[in-house]
Amino acid sequence: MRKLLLPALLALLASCSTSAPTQTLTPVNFSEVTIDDAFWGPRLQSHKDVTLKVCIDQIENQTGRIRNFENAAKGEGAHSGIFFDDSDVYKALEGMAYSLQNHPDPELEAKCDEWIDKFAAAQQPDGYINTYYTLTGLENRWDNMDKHEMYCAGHMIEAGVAYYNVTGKRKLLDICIRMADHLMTVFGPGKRHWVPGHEEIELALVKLYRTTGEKKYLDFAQWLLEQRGHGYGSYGAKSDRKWPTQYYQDDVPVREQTDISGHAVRSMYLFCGMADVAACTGDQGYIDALDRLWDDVVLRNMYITGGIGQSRHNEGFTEDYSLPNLTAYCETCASVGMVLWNWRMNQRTGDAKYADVLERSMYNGALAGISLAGDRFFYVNPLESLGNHHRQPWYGCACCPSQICRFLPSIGNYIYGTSKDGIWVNLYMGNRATMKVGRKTLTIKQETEYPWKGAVSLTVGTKTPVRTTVHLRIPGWCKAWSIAINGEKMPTPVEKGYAILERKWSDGDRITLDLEMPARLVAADPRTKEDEGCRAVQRGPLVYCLEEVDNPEAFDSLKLCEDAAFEETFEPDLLRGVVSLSTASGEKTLKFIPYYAWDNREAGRMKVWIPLE
Ligand code: FUB
Ligand code: ZN
Repeated sequence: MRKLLLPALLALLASCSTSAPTQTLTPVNFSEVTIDDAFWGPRLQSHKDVTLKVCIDQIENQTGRIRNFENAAKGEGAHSGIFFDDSDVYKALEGMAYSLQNHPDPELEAKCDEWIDKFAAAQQPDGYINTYYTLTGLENRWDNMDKHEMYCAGHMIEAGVAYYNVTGKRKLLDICIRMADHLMTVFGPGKRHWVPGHEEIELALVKLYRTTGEKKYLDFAQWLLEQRGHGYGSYGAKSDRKWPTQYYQDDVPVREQTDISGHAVRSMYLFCGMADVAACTGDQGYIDALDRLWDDVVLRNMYITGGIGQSRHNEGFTEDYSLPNLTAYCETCASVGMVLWNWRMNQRTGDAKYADVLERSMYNGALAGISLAGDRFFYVNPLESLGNHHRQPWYGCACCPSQICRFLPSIGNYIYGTSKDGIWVNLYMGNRATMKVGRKTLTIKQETEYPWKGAVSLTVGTKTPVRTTVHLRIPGWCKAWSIAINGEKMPTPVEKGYAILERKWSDGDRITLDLEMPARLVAADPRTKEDEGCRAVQRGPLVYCLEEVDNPEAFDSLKLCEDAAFEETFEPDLLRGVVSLSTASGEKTLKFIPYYAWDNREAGRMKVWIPLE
């Protein structure tokens, strides 16, 4: 793992001084975490060996995304693809940067530098960068708020920050700074109003603030958030597509929002931006709004897979409790958005309920977004299929492949947090991590076969004994658990979903956590008519499904017993190693596999919600 002291130090200083006292946790950056886990390790390896190669090939050869930058630099030639295709290049680059942290690779780093040189050449003298407008007429820029200029800029900033943090190289960061400064010459107090049609720039500006320490970027992020809901938005003046302002989360000012509506991914990025600004300013209006919106999303509009956005029509939300399975949209990007937002909610509150949702979206809605081989992607993640829905190598609108590309190698971000007096463990996966608690540096070695088994061992490493509190998340799905320290069982208080272990820790102290994870049936809220009389099956964090390939006979009439007992079998050769679940139903045996792994064998029907006998 590469250790770059200067960027790491600057980032640390910036993050210390840029958080308000309202934050309970400080995240432990993925660069301090090495994942060596039987479940995630192979996924990170195939991300490097397969997924990155697929993305680079699509971006460079199969589509004209890099050519767009080359043409923009020359100021000639046509733009090809969709107007926000630049964002996929930036998202892939962000994934490449994270991958370099996990697996240093000079060839990959050279590819990043090559792309960054092309961005630099495409940047206009005033700092503006966007290949669509550069090639179709710069005189039209900043005209249509739904044309994603700030969305693309935001993704570029996220990539620039990631690449700077990993390599210490500033070239892309400087391109980002010039673009952000350009935005602020055109928009802002006393200048033009602007409501970004697709949020993203807001959270990116906060990252830029945390990286540079320049408060003007935080102020601009807040100004952009405050633009919403005042009638300033003007979308599609030159297009036929017309959405109501709710679609853009622009119907009421953000601090007055109460109900989730509109486009799912845009909502998630907005909420991340609000959470980030509130993390820096302590703005109670934002915090209250986010709390209300979380209830509306999670309690009334979320699928059991942690997916959100019921409808293809608006790529977003419809009516409370209306959760159709066959037509569920559940865009992969929206599930990743749920991870990003819930991670921020957890940091503010230190409440494990947010990490529960994070885990649900990560292991189910998001992980289904990529094939087991790492070379195909789902955009839409229904909870039922007639056998005609399959992952694709790429999409015309490729937001989901590039999203997965940046998400997978960053998962080390979501495992730990620290606070003044303690360590917080949110996710269970094999890894070694280093973190600061007060002035002391501690290491944690986590060993587990999660999500297949609930036994977790955490070994503390410290030069000198240190008194601190370890907070272990007790997942909401777990009904029985126990904890031992150095082999001795401990009765442990639980606060906000965390078991609290306070003591003087010595080098080599070992915590063992045992989470019972029997397969169980889950009923939907009775107001969800689509799941009436049905049950889903969950084991640990994983939601299961039936696939026709395992249950070929009369698939449509399969039923579950209300008191179904499951046989759990780890099958190393099935779907790269899964625990399958079998249960008797009349004369038949139903066989379930984890939802994330469906559509990796021969095509057939699939369903998550199964009628009761
Ligand atoms: O508009 C950019 C991205 O493309 C959105 O986040 C996705 O929903 C897709 O429409
Ligand atoms: Zn997407």
